[in-house]
Amino acid sequence: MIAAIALGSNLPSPLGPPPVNLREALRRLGEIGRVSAVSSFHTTDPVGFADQPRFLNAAALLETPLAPVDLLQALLKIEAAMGRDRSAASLLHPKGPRVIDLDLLLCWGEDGRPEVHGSAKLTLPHPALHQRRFVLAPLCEIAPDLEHPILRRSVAELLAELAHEESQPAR
Ligand code: PH2
Ligand code: MG
Ligand code: MG
Repeated sequence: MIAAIALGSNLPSPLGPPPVNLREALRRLGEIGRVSAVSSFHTTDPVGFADQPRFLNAAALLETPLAPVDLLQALLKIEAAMGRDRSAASLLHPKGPRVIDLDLLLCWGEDGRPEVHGSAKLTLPHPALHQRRFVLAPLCEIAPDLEHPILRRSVAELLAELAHEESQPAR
């Protein structure tokens, strides 16, 4: 299976600042599959909860034998191993600062068929994928032609549509 994964960090870990955290997460992804593409690192303004440091965001493609739910478990394990705080206090700010965030965006089989999934634990494609510039811009660098299986738009088209919406006057 191939997976598109979004990476984000806006807090230092014991290892170092956000760029170090993204590189460490990519190294760990390499232990559960083959990282076949990595975007550049984008500095982005926080979305959703403004009072926190700017993020460093990236996207990667991972070829892995794991099925989507097992891959999600593996991503959560990497987040925890890198010091991601999921305590009750941090859950008060679900969109708050984090050492590392690894989000599963899209998955497809070797035959190119997309994995569509809806459960309490995992929704594929990621339900907010098409609304987030900090996800689409890095992903567009490495997979512009990848098609969203529900919206039937490529990543490049979704990014262009987002730009269009943002340029409309507020109503
Ligand atoms: N992640 C969030 C909330 N807000 N903003 C930016 N710029 N980048 C993120 O990765 C991000 C965010 C929750 O996961
Ligand atoms: Mg996230
Ligand atoms: Mg997450």
